Amino acid sequence: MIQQFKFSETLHSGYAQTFEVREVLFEHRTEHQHLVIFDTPSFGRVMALDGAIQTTERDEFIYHEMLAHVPLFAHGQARDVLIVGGGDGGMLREVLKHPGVERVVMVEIDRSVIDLCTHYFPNHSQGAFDSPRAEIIVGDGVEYVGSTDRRFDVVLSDSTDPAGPAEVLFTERFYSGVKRCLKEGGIFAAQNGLPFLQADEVTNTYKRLAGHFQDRWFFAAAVPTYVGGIMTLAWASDDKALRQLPVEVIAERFRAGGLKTRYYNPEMHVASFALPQYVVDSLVD
Ligand code: AG3
Repeated sequence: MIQQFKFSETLHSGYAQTFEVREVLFEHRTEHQHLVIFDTPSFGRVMALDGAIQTTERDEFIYHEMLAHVPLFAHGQARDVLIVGGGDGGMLREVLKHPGVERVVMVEIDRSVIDLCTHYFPNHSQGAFDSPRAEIIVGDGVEYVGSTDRRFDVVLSDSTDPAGPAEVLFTERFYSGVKRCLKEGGIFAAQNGLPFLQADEVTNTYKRLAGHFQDRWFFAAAVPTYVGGIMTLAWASDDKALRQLPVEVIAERFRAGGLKTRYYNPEMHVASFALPQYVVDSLVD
């Protein structure tokens, strides 16, 4: 909802964050969703889709670093990476920081998100869409994972919430497609909402991953504009040890990669798999 100089998120019922708005730069109903981009004094430029904050200039690094680097450093030798969603380019930027990654396929359903973010959020992609290592496909992520011949070391789902176009990215059909196009030893990680306010998401994802992966868990990141406590990021693989690597192993990989980060570090990596008890209690089959 946009009032004259304020934007209030409409994602949660009865509870919302509100931004003072300096200027609305773009508002449009795309083929898939309602999109608005505005400038704020508190978080810089902000994009909301269907009333939910997706990204801000000021705190985007937290989400993008964690969703990219935790699975990539846990894997240790990822060469082929798939991003589903990710139209703002922040995830692609972080994945490409890994020198060992040879190819990143990004499948985004809404071309206008890519185009608008390239223009309005150039610091998200920082040229990543033009990288020779990146292949951008405008299409349906569920269909892609269900039909591609490509195989990936890491699959990342950088989606909106499970209502609207991204609902399918929280279904068993999607998870079975992800499993199908992961190489042996592969890792899947995905945006999975705020467990305090969206408790069903953790429970549902945990159940729906069950038939497809030996190991399911979540890791956490505190992103100020995803309000409501920690965000959980879903984690799935066939090898539990991948989320229990000692900090020394992660630190060695991090050092060798030579990445500059602002939230992620090896200690945060290891700690992110520790979950509050109310989240652990919601992991039931
Ligand atoms: N994708 C995750 C947005 C989640 C917002 N939802 C919420 N607060 N529950 C963001 C896209 C960034 N590349």
